[in-house]
Amino acid sequence: MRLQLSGGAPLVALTFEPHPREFFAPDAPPFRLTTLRLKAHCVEALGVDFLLVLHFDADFAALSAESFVDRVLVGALKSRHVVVGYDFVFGHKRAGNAAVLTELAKTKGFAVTAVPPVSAPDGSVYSSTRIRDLIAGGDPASAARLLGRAWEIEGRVVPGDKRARSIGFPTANVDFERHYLRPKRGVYAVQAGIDHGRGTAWQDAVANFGVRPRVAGAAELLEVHLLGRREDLYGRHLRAALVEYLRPEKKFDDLKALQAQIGEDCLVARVVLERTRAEFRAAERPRGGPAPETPV
Ligand code: RBF
Ligand code: MG
Repeated sequence: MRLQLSGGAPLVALTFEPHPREFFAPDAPPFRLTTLRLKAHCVEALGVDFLLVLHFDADFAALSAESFVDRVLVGALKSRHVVVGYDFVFGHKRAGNAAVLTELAKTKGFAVTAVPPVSAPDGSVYSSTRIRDLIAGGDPASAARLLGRAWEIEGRVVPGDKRARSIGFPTANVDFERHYLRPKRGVYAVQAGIDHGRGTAWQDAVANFGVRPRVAGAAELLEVHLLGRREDLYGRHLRAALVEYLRPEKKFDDLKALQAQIGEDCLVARVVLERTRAEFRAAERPRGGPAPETPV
């Protein structure tokens, strides 16, 4: 859907960083579905003109609902039309909601639309909680149906121990943000995306999310093995879109058996990615924009 509201005014998406939940509950279990960088990609693909990121801190949290409207929505942005979700709350002690915003808007000269909850054709409500449950449960395909895109892990590629390379499957290790949701541990067919200026180049890949049972005391890590052209990705941002869960992580005593299993994973992933390619590309394409770049 290409949003078009008040004729001619730019369309701005407003978001907060850190996520308010990170600010209020820093020790809560990881829950984020996007990094800021990924959010920017998604918002751009929707045809939004600007992404405005407000720094969320103690001062900001202390703003009353009315001050937020006066300073940000009216003062800074001169908003004509504000769209919020039905359950949006804002301002000090979450005192503002869609009804409060609608009431304030009457005297301040802008329109408000509160978007009601929306259900998928199968009756399930589009909710971030539901999406988190599916991802944590190892069902990225169902999560993608609710999201309208494959769920992605995005992060900088950090140096690994080069062990995977020594067994013939070099991997890019993706650093996890503290608050980023963890998928179910195991092996996935993924589309791996590398940013190239104007767009993202996607490649077939297979990935293991786990603790690497062979490595004592290892932290959780996403290891991405590209099935196509190998690239040196150290320091780059990698997008890993989870397409399908293939199997749980297993403990191998024998390196040969591990190698054989990963080889098998690559074959299965190729089949899965071929079958799902058209759908993945359609969801990834910016609205009205060009097809995603493919690697040369
Ligand atoms: N290591 C394991 O101990 N068990 C696994 O089930 C396992 N599966 C993997 C699947 C893929 C697709 C890849 C790329 C690696 C896998 N590894 C597994 C290897 C492990 O994550 C790591 O690369 C090596 O242990 C070297 O650190
Ligand atoms: Mg590696």
